[in-house]
Amino acid sequence: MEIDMKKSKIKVAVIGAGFSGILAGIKLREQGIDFEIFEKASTLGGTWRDNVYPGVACDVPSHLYVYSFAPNPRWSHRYADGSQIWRYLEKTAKKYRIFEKITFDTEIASAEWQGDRWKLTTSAGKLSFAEIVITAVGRLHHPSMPNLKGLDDFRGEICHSARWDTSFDERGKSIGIIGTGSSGVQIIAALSASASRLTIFQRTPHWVLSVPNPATPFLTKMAMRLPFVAKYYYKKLQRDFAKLTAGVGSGEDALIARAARKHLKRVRDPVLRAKVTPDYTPGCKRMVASPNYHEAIQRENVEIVTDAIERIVPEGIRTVTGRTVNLDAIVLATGFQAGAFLRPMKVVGADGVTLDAIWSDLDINYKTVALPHMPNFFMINGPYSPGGTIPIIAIAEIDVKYIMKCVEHIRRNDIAMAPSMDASRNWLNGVRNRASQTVWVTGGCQSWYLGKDGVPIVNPANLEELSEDLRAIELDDFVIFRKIESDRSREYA
Ligand code: N01
Repeated sequence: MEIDMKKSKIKVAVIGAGFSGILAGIKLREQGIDFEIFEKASTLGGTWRDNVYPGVACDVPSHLYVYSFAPNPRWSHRYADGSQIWRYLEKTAKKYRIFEKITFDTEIASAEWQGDRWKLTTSAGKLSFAEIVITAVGRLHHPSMPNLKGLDDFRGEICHSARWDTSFDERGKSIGIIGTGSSGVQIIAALSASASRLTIFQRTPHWVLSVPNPATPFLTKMAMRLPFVAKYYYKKLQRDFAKLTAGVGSGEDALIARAARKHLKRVRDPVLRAKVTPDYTPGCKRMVASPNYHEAIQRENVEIVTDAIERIVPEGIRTVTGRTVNLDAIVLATGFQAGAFLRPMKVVGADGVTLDAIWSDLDINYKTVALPHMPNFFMINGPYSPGGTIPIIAIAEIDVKYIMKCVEHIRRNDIAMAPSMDASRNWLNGVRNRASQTVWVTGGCQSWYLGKDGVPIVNPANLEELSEDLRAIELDDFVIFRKIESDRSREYA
């Protein structure tokens, strides 16, 4: 749909051009609302632009890892690699004419509520204004660097999984990898086939599901071109995913947990198997899925070191036992700063209330999508979004559907709206109480799911629960900032 400037009246600024930001753009265009997407990098893609390490792939079946309205019949395998996912997103953005609405190389440094609209300032000092802001900045964006002594002393190359140097050639090298989560496992499987030696420094083993990754049969590719087949298959995969993950949060013996225990038997050597057997409940950390991890760690050139790292030395990694493993390169698959959501952006809302003040203790928010004191400010995949139970694109679709209802309400009524602090606190308390009883807390592990106070920063809601929570706008939960009719010069009561 063309954007009708008269109907639109308002402009929406979307921050971030990953899956969520592109989705917001598609839906804003569908509703004929003017928008601009600000992207700090020079290409779109978010996670799939930043994570280009060897072996990067999605561990959610590809035909489910799409927008529900834009199936992709071309996926080469059940679990497509990252470059295919990036191309899918690029193609979809082109198809829906989103590229022309993206301003690249533009980082929003601050957003300040002006009483009737947001003033956005880029890191280069340029100003932009919009009545509504939608942030689509991703939850796992800032790499977490390990606090290891001597990291700067290392003579070889060091690369974080989320900032991969694509010119790095691993062939014939002795590589050490720190971290065995979803990223680490994919890198290990890839590098084990090409590095001369791969030493895995494992602090805690993860539960790993061994999943086959067959090529997509030709007939499936053909059938997936038919919209009704694609729709049916998407729904089927959605049901299968829900069945597989049901009970993960509650710590019930989920199907996925039983499968992970069984798959450990693929490690034939009992000593190695013991090393990679977690001592916590499956599902406590996010489950890892890989078609070839168990095979990779049984290769001759691969060793798992479970002794803690004492420090990095110029020639490699020294463990607490005094052993030094000589290395040409170190890969840090050490995850992300999950608690740094929206940062380092400065956000100042109504009455000068800052995001830092609202989030000084907890990331207080309303249903993961809105913030008290922040009129017309929305988040996709915000803090306390579900973890592990719903594929992330499906979460974004539910969020965006709700946000679009708010956008329409704002546009029709010429208002600004923000959830009240009480409604936000009530919602958050409910989620935190429920999350405190999940396996993420009771399962006996540490993970990025846990906030500073040990309570998860993710929500155990399943697809139906999240959809229900975000089905309709509950106006009683909102503070409405109404425009004073007598003064159209941007004054709000
Ligand atoms: O990061 P992680 P990730 N010394 O935090 C270890 C998504 N994702 O990038 O377990 C030694 O899971 C740390 O050890 P421990 C997905 O949501 C999805 O792998 O804390 N080790 C752990 O092993 C996932 O959950 C896909 O003891 C240190 C690892 O580093 C999220 O991203 C693919 C250490 C970090 O694991 C994050 O995954 C990839 C230290 N100082 C990622 N510090 C899909 O396919 C950290 N570690 C959809």
